[in-house]
Amino acid sequence: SWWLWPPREPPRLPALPLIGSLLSLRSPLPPHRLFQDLQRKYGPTFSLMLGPHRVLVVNHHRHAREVLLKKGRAFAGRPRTVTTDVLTRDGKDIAFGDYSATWRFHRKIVHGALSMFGEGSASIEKIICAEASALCGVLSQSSCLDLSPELTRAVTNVVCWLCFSCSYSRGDPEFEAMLRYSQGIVDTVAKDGLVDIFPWLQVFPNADLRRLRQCVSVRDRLLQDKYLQHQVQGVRPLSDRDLLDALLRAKRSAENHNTAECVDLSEDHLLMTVGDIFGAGVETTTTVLKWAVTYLVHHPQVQRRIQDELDRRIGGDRAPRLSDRGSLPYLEATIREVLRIRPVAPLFIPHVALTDTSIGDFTVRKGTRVVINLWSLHHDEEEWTDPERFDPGRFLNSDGSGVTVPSPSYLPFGAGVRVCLGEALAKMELFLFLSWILQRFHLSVPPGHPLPSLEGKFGVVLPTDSFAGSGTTCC
Ligand code: HEM
Ligand code: PLO
Repeated sequence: SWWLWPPREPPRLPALPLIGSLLSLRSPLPPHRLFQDLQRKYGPTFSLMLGPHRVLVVNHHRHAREVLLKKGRAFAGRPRTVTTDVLTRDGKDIAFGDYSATWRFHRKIVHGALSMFGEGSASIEKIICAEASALCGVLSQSSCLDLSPELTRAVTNVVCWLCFSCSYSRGDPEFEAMLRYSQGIVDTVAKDGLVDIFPWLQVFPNADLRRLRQCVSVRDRLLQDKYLQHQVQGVRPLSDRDLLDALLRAKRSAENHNTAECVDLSEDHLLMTVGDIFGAGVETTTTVLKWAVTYLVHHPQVQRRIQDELDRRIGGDRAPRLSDRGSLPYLEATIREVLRIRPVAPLFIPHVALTDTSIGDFTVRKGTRVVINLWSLHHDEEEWTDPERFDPGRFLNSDGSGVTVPSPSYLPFGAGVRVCLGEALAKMELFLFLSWILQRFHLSVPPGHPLPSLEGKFGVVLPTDSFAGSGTTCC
């Protein structure tokens, strides 16, 4: 009320007309590290101008939780950018689509379809275990091989079964093409490159944008093929085989009932959504698995402790199951620590304020983009002692019998209205793949090879250096 402090503007980086704060953002550091450093000068929440766009950067969990949870609705928008519009046919997907009634309806359907295969359900567990078994089969055929492509194929096949009821074998040309286009998209989309800041730049020749358009057209052909196959086969009366079946059924029933809120579930929406789930399903989980392998070869004592736990709780006679999750706390803690120390999406996807609102004491105007810096949350020295130290023990309770989350400054999957749709799936995959591998193999770098780097490079996902996990020996 009126006697309280007047609303304040957040501290602001210097900005020039037209280009905004770009000069203050020139740095050899990746954006999440630069924003983390800028806190020292501007405090944990500050604003800057990316060209004409006002951007608020949030580096502390209190404000992050206010944005995601307490005021989740007010901050549920997404910015439209040139590159994401190319990827998603102007935001007709879930991840990059702006908040709207269509978006809400759409997300609900996908959420329902995914939980149909969800936690505790037998089918998704069977799919993952079959892929884990095939993966271990390949690994056991040689004592030294690059894990990266094998992990990628295993993860891809899980989402492939889930979305389309199909899978790829080693060396399949369609799989190789998929890897190429997906890499091209990861390298060029949503990186706040100059075209995303100044859309008028797209009239000039731009190598990145050309590469993105080309990769997206390859992806679209693949999606269209699968879509047509499913349409031809028709929706089966009782059970959906996969996500695409479930989406087609929802589309048809929406059309039959012809309710106003459903009219927008177009073919484009379906294709773009499957593209999201497929893309997110492959890139995120693979990245985490590669980081896990990277940290495990750096920390053989952690690896040994997981293996002891597997020996004691499961032994060598049977394979791990989802129901073993509760009895393998150290493995669970290791997964949590990997997700903390190398968050897959260090800046999330930008949110947008849909109304005039506030964060803490700061006023926030409608249309402001809000970047949550998960890197800062997960490396906050007030919350994590020695944050760059890899220590799964942080996530164990006092007697080591179970896992905990020791700080509110931990949000690997986001929270609230825009929380990750694949959290349950990703956790099942990480647990099953790692437990199957570590039950059977010891991971290390071949003698004479350097350990893989822990640095990573910046993009829409935070990948390991191109070769982390490569040349990893399994004995
Ligand atoms: C969004 C993390 C795996 C589908 C997100 C966000 C994060 C995240 C941080 C952004 C939240 C925000 O902007 O507020 C992760 C991590 C994963 C993972 C750490 C793996 C360990 C997956 C998988 C799928 C998936 C396997 C698909 C099955 C999505 C989708 C969104 C999303 C569709 C957009 C949600 C929306 O905007 O409403 N994820 N994710 N993710 N994730 Fe994941
Ligand atoms: C990955 C490359 C694919 O070819 C397309 C794609 C779709 C959805 C994106 C994903 C990419 C990267 C990771 C994203 C996901 C949606 C949610 C997820 C951004 C670009 C995260 C971690 O936020």
